[in-house]
Parts: sequence; structure tokens; C-alpha cells
Amino acid sequence: MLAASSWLFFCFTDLTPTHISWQPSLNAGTHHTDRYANTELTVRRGQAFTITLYFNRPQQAGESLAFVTEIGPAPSESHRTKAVFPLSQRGPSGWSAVQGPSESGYTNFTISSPANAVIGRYNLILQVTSGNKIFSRFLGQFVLLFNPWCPGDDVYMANENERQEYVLNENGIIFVGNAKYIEARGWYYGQFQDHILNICLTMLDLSLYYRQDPAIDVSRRGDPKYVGRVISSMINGNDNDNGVLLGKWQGSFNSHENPSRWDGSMVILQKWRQDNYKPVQYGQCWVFAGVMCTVLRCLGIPTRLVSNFNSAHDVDRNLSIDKYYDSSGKSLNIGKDSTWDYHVWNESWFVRPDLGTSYNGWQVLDATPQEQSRGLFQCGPASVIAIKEGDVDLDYDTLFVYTEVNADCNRWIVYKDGSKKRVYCDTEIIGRFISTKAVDSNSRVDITYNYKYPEELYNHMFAGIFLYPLKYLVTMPFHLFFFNLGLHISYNHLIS
Ligand SMILES: *[C@@H]1O[C@H](CO)[C@@H](O)[C@H](O)[C@H]1NC(C)=O
Ligand SMILES: *[C@@H]1O[C@H](CO)[C@@H](O)[C@H](O)[C@H]1NC(C)=O
Ligand SMILES: *[C@@H]1O[C@H](CO)[C@@H](O)[C@H](O)[C@H]1NC(C)=O
Ligand SMILES: [Ca+2]
Ligand SMILES: [Ca+2]
Ligand SMILES: [Ca+2]
Repeated sequence: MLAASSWLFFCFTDLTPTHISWQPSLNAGTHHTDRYANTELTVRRGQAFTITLYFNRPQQAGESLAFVTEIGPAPSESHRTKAVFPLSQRGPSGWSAVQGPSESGYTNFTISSPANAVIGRYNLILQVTSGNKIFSRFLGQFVLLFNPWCPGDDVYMANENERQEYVLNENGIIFVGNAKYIEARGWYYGQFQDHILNICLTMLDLSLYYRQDPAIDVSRRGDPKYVGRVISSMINGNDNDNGVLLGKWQGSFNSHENPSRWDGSMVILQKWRQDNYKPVQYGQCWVFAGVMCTVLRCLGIPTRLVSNFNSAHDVDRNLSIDKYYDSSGKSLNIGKDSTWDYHVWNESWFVRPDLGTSYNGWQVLDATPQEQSRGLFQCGPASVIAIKEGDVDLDYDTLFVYTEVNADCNRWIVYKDGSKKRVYCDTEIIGRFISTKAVDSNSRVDITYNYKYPEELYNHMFAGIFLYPLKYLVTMPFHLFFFNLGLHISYNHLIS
């Protein structure tokens, strides 16, 4: 903003930019953002980009330049949502700018952001200091994204083929069906198509997290764990948060779309926007997952879909799917546990400084509204390594995902006097053929071993003790521990 007292003076003599070139093709190429449909500069954090400024006259001695970046409704240096950085000095903010040689009225500037910068849409401002006068000129807006190509970024992924697949591929395969017959379904993510980037940024601003405290919410958007959790709450319309999709699992869909008819995320996200951010009807797990994958890839977080067959939904969280029958074998409608033929979630790739380096790598984010977590329908990120090692008390929702892939299935007979007896326990049926699409091809890769040790190991008494979630032993009721370890008697003839 121009100081009022100096405007006349400014018009004729103050150094002022008359035109800016964002160098779109140069920057988009080096930042792997050339496929986004939006026209404003879109770059990734932790990497330099170049802009060109044309000035009304050459710079004179005694004049100095600085840039200012601002994001969110209340930018502040303490929240790292504002940075002021003079040329050629890397300040505490981690932002910096270097000036190139001037030539016929224009100058190139190379601007670098820190690898942990908040992502989203920034204002860029030029600050000119001349003697004791400072004035600012708004240059325009640019979008900053996560950067899997940058080793300092939490979402860094070392392998170029994996980055091409998990960040840049707009087409995917979702594995559905059941454990005996796995089918592949095509899915169009379309993360670079018209409006999608803006829709994803709007999604962040509609979340309950933002509405509660916009300044704090924006300040946390440099953290992929946080962004992933917010997005997982926003893919479902539960909790009245204007989320993208409402789920429906039975009955008729009336005039709304049958979840099996969708074949991509782009149409759903565009419909959500056209309907003024009213949840789109209807989704089921693979639709929730597909849309989430689009949003996360669009924001630059490497993400893939994972299908789990015979997926458990353990409502009371005691690691057991309990089904009840009367003495004649009729199924009784008690207990809320259930098993899905398959369930689909996302894995995103980032580090877990909050848990320790051994939990870095793939993280489960599940956007299907199954259970509330800390008051909202959201799930994850849960470290896949933590799930395999049984570190079920770690953030976020690790116990829930552990049971999805490794609960036991117990059947009970309930007698007339109300007493019940367990007649069947299957420790292997839950969590089979955990699948994802291969990098570079449409084939299925079985990643069950990422989530669990071979079932035989769990079933062997001694190996069972060794592998049993150590942390869980501390919090698990004593009787349940023995129940799970000692009583792995199968009554296979009862399998229907
Ligand atoms: C400014 O940058 C553009 C794009 O990289 C380049 O073509 C041009 O030569 C640069 N000009 C100067 C004076 O460095
Ligand atoms: C994947 O994550 C996104 C974002 O949280 C979510 O919308 C989507 O539903 C998830 N997909 C699955 C299968 O859980
Ligand atoms: C799990 O909890 C339910 C409900 O509290 C209970 O009926 C069931 O017996 C428990 N399962 C096991 C294996 O203890
Ligand atoms: Ca929601
Ligand atoms: Ca249970
Ligand atoms: Ca098991």
C-alpha cells in the first residue's frame, strides 16, 4: 500500500514495478506443475522460482528492495504465515530472494521458500525502501504446494517412477469385489483438471478446523499430517461440515447417483462446487477414497488407494468381530461389529517427526465415515509400520486400522438363559489380499506384508507372544490377552 503523503511524488519518481512476468513455462517445468489447469503461478515449496519485474526507471543508490509473502486471513510472522525478506538474505522465515542482472528495464528475481512452508494461495508484495520512506506494491498471487521432489520436504519421495505414479498420474485402478474374486475398476482422479486445485484449497477453508480458528488452521498447513487429517474429515459430509460426499450403503438412491456409477473424482468435485458445496449423493468407500486421493495428489502429497478384503469394522474396539447365533444357528441381531467384503482407503507418503523416524513412509488416511475420532468423522494418519508392529496407541486411529486388517472373527451361541459360548474363532479371515495398483502398470500388487506379519506367526503360541502388540498388552484387559493368545481353536466346519 502506498503511503498517502507520498503519492504525487511516487507517480513520477519513486521506483515502482510496472509489469510482472511470472515465467509460467519456466517455473511450471522445473516444479512439475505444468499440467494444472489454473493459470496463476503454481510452484512447490523448498525450491526456487523465477519472476521478472519491469520497473519505471533504474534502481538508484539508497534504494533497496524486499519481498513480502502473506497467506490466510491474519498473516503474521509468528505464525509463519507472513515473511518479509530483503534481497540476498535468508532470514529466520526461510524465505529468500536473489536479484539477477538488470537489462533494458527489467530484472529477474529468484525466490525460494522453505521446505516446510505453509501451502496454499499467497499474496506476493514488493517493498521498496528509499531513504526513510517505505512503500509496498501488491504484485499478485501464487499457489505453493507440497514438494515430493525436495529432500527437505516431509513428503519427499526418492524414486522418480513412484513420484510419477503417486503425485502426477491422473488415472488409477481401484481393486474391489471379494477375497475370492478381486476385480479392477478404473478411476479418473483428474487432479490437474479445471477448478480442481481451487476446489481443494476451498475445501481447506470450509473445514471445521478453519472455521474454529482460521489463523491457527492456516499456520498448520505446512504439515502433511495435519492437512491429511483435515481433508479426511472434509471428504465426507458428516458432522455438517459441507464435506464432499454423503455415504449410503443400502436402500434406494432415488434421484441421486448410485455410488457404483461414478468413475472418477473430477465430476464429483465439480458437482460439489456447482451445488455451492453441498455434499454430493452418494458415495461408498471407494468413492470416498478416490476423491481423497485426487485432493491429496493435487496438493502434492504422494497418495495411493489400498483395498483390504474381508475388512473388519470393530465398533467396540476389542480386536474382535463378534457375531451371535441362537442355539438353532439363526443369526441374532445383537452386536454392531461387521465385516466388509472389501474396504478402500488411502495411503499417503510422509515422515512422522511426532512418532519417530521408524514410522516414516506410508500413512493410512481413511475418509469413509465409519467411526468418529476425537469428535469428528475422520481417520488417520496412522503409520503402516505402526499397524504392522501393533503400536496401536500411536496417533492417529492406529487401533482402528489395526482391527480392520487383523481383528479375529468370533462366533457365539447365545442360550435361552442369556449365557453365551464361543464356538468359532477365525484369526486369519480378516485382512486378506491387501492390494494397490502397481507403479507404471495397471496390475495388482499385494502389500499385505506391509500391514501384518504372516498369520502363521500370530497363531504360533510363542511367536504370538513375541509379535503381539507390545504396547497393547499394557492397555488391554488381562483376560482378553489370554483370550487372544491361547484360544486360537478353529471350528472350520462352522464357516458358512
Ligand atoms: C531473465 O530470465 C529469463 C527466463 O529465465 C531469461 O530468459 C533471461 O535471459 C533473464 N534475463 C536476465 C537479464 O538475466
Ligand atoms: C482417501 O483419502 C481422502 C482424503 O481423506 C478421502 O476423501 C478418501 O475417501 C479416501 N479414500 C478412501 C478409500 O478412504
Ligand atoms: C468384545 O466386546 C463385546 C461387547 O462388549 C463382547 O460382547 C464380546 O464378547 C467381546 N469379544 C471378546 C472376544 O471378548
Ligand atoms: Ca465431514
Ligand atoms: Ca468387537
Ligand atoms: Ca489375524
